[in-house]
Amino acid sequence: METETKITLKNQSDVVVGALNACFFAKRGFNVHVFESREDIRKAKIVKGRSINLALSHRGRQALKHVGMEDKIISKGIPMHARMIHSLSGKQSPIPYGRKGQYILSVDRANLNKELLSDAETYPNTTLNFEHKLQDWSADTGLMTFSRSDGSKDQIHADLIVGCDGAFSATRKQFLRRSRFNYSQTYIPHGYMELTMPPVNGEFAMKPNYLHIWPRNTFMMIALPNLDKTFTCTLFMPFEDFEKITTGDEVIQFFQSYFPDMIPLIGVEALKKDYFRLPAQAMVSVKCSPYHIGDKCVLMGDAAHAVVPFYGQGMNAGFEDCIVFDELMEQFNEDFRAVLPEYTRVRVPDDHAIADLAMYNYVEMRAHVNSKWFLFRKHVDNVLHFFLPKTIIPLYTMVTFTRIPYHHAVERWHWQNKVINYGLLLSAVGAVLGGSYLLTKHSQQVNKLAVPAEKMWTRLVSFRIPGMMTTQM
Ligand code: EGU
Repeated sequence: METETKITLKNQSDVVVGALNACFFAKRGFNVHVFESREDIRKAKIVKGRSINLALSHRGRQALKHVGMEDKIISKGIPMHARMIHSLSGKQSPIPYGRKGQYILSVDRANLNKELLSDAETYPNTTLNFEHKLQDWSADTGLMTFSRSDGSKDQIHADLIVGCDGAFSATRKQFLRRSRFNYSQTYIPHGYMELTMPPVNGEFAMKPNYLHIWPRNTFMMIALPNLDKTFTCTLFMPFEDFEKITTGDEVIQFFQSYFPDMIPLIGVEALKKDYFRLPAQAMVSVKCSPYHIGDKCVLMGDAAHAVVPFYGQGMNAGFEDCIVFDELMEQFNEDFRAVLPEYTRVRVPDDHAIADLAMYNYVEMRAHVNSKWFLFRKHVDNVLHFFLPKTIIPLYTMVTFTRIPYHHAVERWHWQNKVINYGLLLSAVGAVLGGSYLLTKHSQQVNKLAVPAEKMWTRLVSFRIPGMMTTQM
């Protein structure tokens, strides 16, 4: 039906958004050529690099649904209905994400890649090209030049170039040369390292249907379950602290101090080995605008907006990009001259909002989130939402379980905070809430906790400075 050639270009880590996008465009009848710099991950023996599992939530699922892939992907995902907060003493406390049907899924990045590539390939109007590295492209002619692994060059003409090539996008280089292109990137002082927790007697070492969290202020550990009954544990820590640990014994000492309950679950020897397997990985936040050049090229996914992982939204935001673009294609009859500028206009504020939210959450978590504080804050969210379900919707709920545009969610969150600030509400509900928290969680130790709880309360109130975006409700 269409004669136009459409090129989706991808490489490195962002294969998922590129492959999904290929399905979206193929479904519309475009001739799609996908270029990937690495070899075909489905044939690769070792898959190194980026994080192993991802948290799939509503936005990502909706995008998969559009191309008929939702069921296939969720059947291999592990539902996480709640967080499980691990305190330093080893105590575990669950906090649900929402109502019964509200859960997120732990999905395997490699499997997602493979399934989406295989699905893209089923469209007769789609071809996949691996080991094609983008060297250069022209915004005037749409001519793209690729280098292949044997050193040879390949040139192809495209009507539309879709750059889904990750945080270090080669497509984006052309944008950077142009006037009135805004760009910023920030590396955070933290790095991350992934450690594997093996099964115990063939079963998960911890409860599987949770996102396990060990909040320790500047350090944080998170664990997501995998189908093979392992957990992938991700340690977030300032690079300078990673560098201080140089021997196996220091690793054990460190875990003894901050994550003692994990030592028997991972195992002393495994821990000593795993820690030095790969150096800590950096995390970068990238914002830019516009996302398009004329009617020739558009950036999506991490290429347009790499976010730090502290909201679990990187992939979900990239997948939602694909839906938004597809909706505009429908609205403007696939006229790229109209679709591309409109895509920039509607999508930049939302992608910038999620980039900011993820960064704020990083700052907040590292500043003062220990396990008690985390539990208290999430409890406040849930109780307010319970009493005023229409008025107060926790920010993470809007972000995770709805398709409310990210920037609307932020605006609404500010508004909610004002309601909480100025209304009598806060004091009325507050008494109930503080009391119920103490009674339900610490019925035997009310006396012991009275002072810390009061401190937390002062902290909460002091955060509600109008116009300041510090807390997350
Ligand atoms: C980080 C790394 C808990 C996977 C943010 C919550 C994350 C994930 C949270 C990673 C946290 C942090 C949320 C989800 C999710 C929470 C969320 C973070 C998945 C505000 C594979 N975050 N993540 N917030 O609410 O909305 O449970 O590596 F520790 S899922 Cl940092 Cl919902």
